[in-house]
Amino acid sequence: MKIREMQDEILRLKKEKGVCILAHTYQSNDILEIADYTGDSFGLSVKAQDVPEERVLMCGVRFMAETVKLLSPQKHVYLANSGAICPLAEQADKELVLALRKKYPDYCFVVYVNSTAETKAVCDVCVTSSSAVKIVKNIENPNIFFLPDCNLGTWVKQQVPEKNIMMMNGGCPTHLRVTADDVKAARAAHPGALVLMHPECRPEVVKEADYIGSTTGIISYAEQSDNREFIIGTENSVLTHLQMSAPEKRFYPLSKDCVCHNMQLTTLADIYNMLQYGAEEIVMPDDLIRDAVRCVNEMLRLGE
Ligand code: CIZ
Repeated sequence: MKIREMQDEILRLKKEKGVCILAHTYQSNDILEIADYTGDSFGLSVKAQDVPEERVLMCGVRFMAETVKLLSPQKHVYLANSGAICPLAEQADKELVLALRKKYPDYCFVVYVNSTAETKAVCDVCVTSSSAVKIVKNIENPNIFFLPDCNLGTWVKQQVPEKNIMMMNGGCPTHLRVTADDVKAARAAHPGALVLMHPECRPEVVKEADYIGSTTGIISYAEQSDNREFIIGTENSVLTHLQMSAPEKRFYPLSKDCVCHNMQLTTLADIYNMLQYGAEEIVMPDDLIRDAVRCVNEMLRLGE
């Protein structure tokens, strides 16, 4: 079967079986082309609430499928490839958070959306990379414990100096690979290009950027900017998507190593196989859903 033929078969099967396909922006282009919706993890979870299909397939990593299930507990939510985890999300488990809470009882525990449902359930407020600054500003408690990503935490701290922010020493292995020397080399090779970067990169790298934002923020900035060349400092799949949506512009990777092997694990064949034979369904006890949703709802309340 050729790629185009498999895509056509997927489009036929998903209609026949009533499955809505969500694809995170870090997925490959052949997957984005057959998805019903594409975007960042929280945006996709919100979108899934409104789709008529009872069955939703998440092409991304495990915490993303969990977030879809949290916001649509009545739906059947599937993860396209069971092996796709987020190493960042795995760095803060429930036991660690409970131990930290004991040590710092006066702190508000703020957790990045890139975390497991179990971890969200024992934290106070969830944030995304685009909402983190606003949410932290709006939290009543002056003492914040931010987890698991200390680079995102540092970026937030710089913009909300009035808060006392502590953080754990976690980070995204993909964004951590980018160095300040990469920025120097990329700027030297492409002097007219703007450097757009994700706040999960290290602080000494982020401070060299022309624009800092979430994946959705980076994509919108590049699409709307009058500039014609961009150096992209996030998962390298974003380059291909930008090149397709803005073919008149040029996009260069900040680092050839900015590749997330977990996000690249899902293939078109996984989706085809799910539609033919099924895939892992995300199942969580009601009390876990209730507690984790409380943490997500707090973000929505504080973000209003
Ligand atoms: O939560 C997401 O979708 C990720 C991985 C990053 C972002 O900036 O939106």
